[in-house]
This record gives sequence, structure tokens and C-alpha cells, in this order.
Amino acid sequence: MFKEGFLWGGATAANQYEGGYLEGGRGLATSDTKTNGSLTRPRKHSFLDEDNNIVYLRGSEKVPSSYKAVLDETMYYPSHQAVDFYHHYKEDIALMAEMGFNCFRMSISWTRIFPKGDETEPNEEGLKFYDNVFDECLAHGIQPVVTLNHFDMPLHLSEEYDGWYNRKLIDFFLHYCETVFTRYKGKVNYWMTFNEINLLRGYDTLGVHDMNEEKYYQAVHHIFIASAKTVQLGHKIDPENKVGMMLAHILTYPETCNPDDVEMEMMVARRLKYLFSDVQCRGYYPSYVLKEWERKQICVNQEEDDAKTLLDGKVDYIGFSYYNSGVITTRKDAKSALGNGIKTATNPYLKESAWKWPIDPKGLRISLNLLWDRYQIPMMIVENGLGAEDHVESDGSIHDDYRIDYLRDHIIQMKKAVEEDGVDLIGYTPWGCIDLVSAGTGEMKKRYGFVYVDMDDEGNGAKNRLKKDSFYWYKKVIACNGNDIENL
Ligand code: P53
Repeated sequence: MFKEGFLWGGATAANQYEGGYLEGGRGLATSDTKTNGSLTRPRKHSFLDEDNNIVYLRGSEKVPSSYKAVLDETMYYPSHQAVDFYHHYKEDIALMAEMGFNCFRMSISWTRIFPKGDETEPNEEGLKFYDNVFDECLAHGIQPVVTLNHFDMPLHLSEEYDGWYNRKLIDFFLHYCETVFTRYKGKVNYWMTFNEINLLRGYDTLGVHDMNEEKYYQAVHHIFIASAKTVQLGHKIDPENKVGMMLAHILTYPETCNPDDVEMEMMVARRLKYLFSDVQCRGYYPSYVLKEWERKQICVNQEEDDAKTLLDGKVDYIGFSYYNSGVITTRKDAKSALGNGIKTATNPYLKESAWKWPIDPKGLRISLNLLWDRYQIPMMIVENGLGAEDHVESDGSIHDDYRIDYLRDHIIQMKKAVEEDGVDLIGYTPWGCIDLVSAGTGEMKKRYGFVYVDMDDEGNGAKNRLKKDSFYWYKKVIACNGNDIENL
């Protein structure tokens, strides 16, 4: 049985959902310079080079410090209007309430509160917008679950300070957190610091130029410190606050029982996820990363009280995303897929989504157990779901039984983890409950929602909201607190 008061809802992020990018005094974020993948495949950021030519770079590519971010009028930038939650929040929250949501995961856009990021005074209009959103949620019995930073940052902090490589970012971030913790005290109790902290890479999310491995770890160190201080601040401002981390739970399997494969999978799992949850849940750097820095002569500058900050800033819970699993191999002829020469193989036991993401419901039970065995703190599944193309029938109905099947199979595994393994699971917020822009591709046609948004990849469409079959199905799931899931 799922516990009484289990949190059922859905998840979104400002840069993919909110829009209104210049409204209400909002400033530009790094995510606002990211094009639609169908125009520059894959998605890229636009810059001006030294000769004033517009150039495009992937978020993971090295951005020379001489480049300046710029918006190209001939391009479509999906974050600018996203699916316009900014003007549709009342309608969207009413739809969530109709499904029976008792929570809603969303992120605050940092530049709506501090347009440049280094101001002393916040932007009142931005604060007011989230007051309206939270009040609307609470009026419907929906508890907001808020990500403080989801894949964006003030562009100014990237251009002027070199993003998270600069230690000053910690104070700017804390000032932003203090502002929202204070303002929304009594309205929000569940917070998460950095979305998918283990996936922050390069310019996109770190805002760092001339990136290299040492700069990467330095930036990550600053983020760890910022996060740990945020946890402490959250508790100080309101002892009722629960501040969690957010991990992309990239589940990996070794391809064979050859110890070489098993050893490689262990190392990849550390690099891709455990480093981040180890630091944030245990409060110190694990020995394997310290040894790696020593071996590679990577010097991460730390201040005297940083170790204590990490220890005093352990998170209250783990929020994690789970979509699929992957296979790690040492086979020489396998393709290198995840960067850093990590080789992956196809899992012959699993089917794939249209976007080639393996579908692995049991992997969710395994993930819950891996994290529970390692940390023994409460967990919330804050993202899960199937990205798929939907077809609207002439009567406006949408028959997304593939999505229902995916979610049912995953919730069944969640239930097993609770009932048979005793993991402490407190909530479930499937991704993109109302259709929104894909983070990976910038597409609209890769949809996750229970609610369809009438809009295409180039941003055309009336943005009308339509209920899919999964809408009525999820409402039934919530009504029985998930306990009758096998029969739904
Ligand atoms: P999209 C890659 C792998 C796992 C999770 O992804 C990921 C990504 C980034 O694409 O991101 C999370 O939209 C992220 C969301 C994102 C969601 O997964 O590419 O937290 O912002 O939309 C789904 O299908």
C-alpha cells in the first residue's frame, strides 16, 4: 500500500513550460539562447564570434570566452513562449486538480526573480507571479514541489562571471533562495535544489566558457556548496521545509558477468550518478573521486569550512528522475555513446520508445532499491514517463493507451518496492503532465502529458488544452491512492 498522504502529481520546468520570457521584468537565461532542434539539429546556443558572425554551439561544446550570447531573429527559441503556462496557469492548475493532484512539481525561473542574477533587490512582478501560481495551487488542495534551479541560469552571470566556475555564484544563488524561501514561507514546503545535478554539463547549465575537466569539477564543487548552504538556509527560514536533491537516476547494467564489464559498470555508475548522491546524502566527497583528482592532478579549490558545509547540508530526501536503463560494456567493437569513451550496448530484453529510449519498468524497482540500500532517506520519483507522438481524433479525443501502459507498468513496480521491499517512497510526479517542450530535442511532438497542448515544433497553434485518455486513467489511479493499479 502507498502511504496515506502519498504525493500524486506531475512535473514541469520553467524553461520548457512557462514562456513569457520577457514579461513581468524577467531577464534572459542561458536556456533562452537555445534553438529548436529541428532548425539546428541537435539543439544549439547562438553566439556572436569576434567578427560579429552568428555561430551555433551545442551546450556541451567549449564556448570561447570571446563569444557573446545573442538571439538570432531567424530562429525559433522554444523557451520564449514554451506552452505559455505564464498565461494559462489557472486553466492548467484546474486541470491538475480535476485529475486529483495533491502536489505539482514546477521550477522557479531564477531570472524572473533576479533578472541579471547579481542584483540586491528582487523583481516584485516576478515574485508576484509565483504567489499567484502557489495561491491557485493551494486553493485547489495542491502542494507545490519546487525546483529552485532547472536547467537555466541568468545569462548575465554566465557572461560576466563565467557561470558556476566563479565562487561568487554561490552567494548570488543563496540570495535568490533566501528571497523565495522567505516570500513563500507557509506556501511551499517541498524544495529541490538543482535539477539532475549529475547531468549539468558545459555552457547550458553551468554557464562556463573554455570548459575543461578541472573547471567542470570546480563548478560542480561550487554547486555542491550552494546546495548544502541552501539546505541549511531552508531549514533556518522554516523548520517545516524539506529540501531535497534531484538526481537523474541513470540505471546501468553490465553487459555480461565478465568482471571487466561489472567493474566498468561500477565506475560508470559512480561517474554518472553516485558521486552526486554520495556528496549530497552523506555530506562528504567519496574516496574514489578524491583518488581520481589525485591521479589526474585535478586541483579543486576548496575553502576551509567547505567540508563542514557539506556535512551540515545533507539533503532531506532524494528526488530522482527515471526513464530507462542502459547497458555498459567493455567489448572492443561496441560504440562509445555517453562521452568519455564509455561504451554502451543494446539491451535485447527491452523494447524501445519511438525516441529509442529503452522501456524498463523493473528498472524503477531496482533504482528505488539501489538508492534506498545506499542512503536510507525518503525518496520521491519526480520524473518518469513516455515521450510519444499523439494523434488528435476528429472529435478531439486522444487515445494514448501506450502511455497508460508505460505508466501502469512503472507504478506496479513502485508498489512492489514499497510493499515488498519497504522503501520509503513519498511521492510520484510523472514528467510533463501538461505537454511541454522537450529538453533534449526542443520538439513539441515528443509529448509526455495527460493533457495535450495544441502546438507544433515551430510554435504554431492555439495552445488549447485537450484531455487525453491517460487523463481519465490517472484520475482513477490517484482516486485509489495507486492501490488498485493492477486493475486499471
Ligand atoms: P526530454 C536526458 C536524459 C535523462 C533525462 O527529457 C533528461 C535528459 C535531457 O534531455 O532530462 C530530464 O525532454 C529533465 C527534463 C526533461 C526530461 O528529462 O529530452 O529533467 O527537463 O524534459 C525528458 O524527452
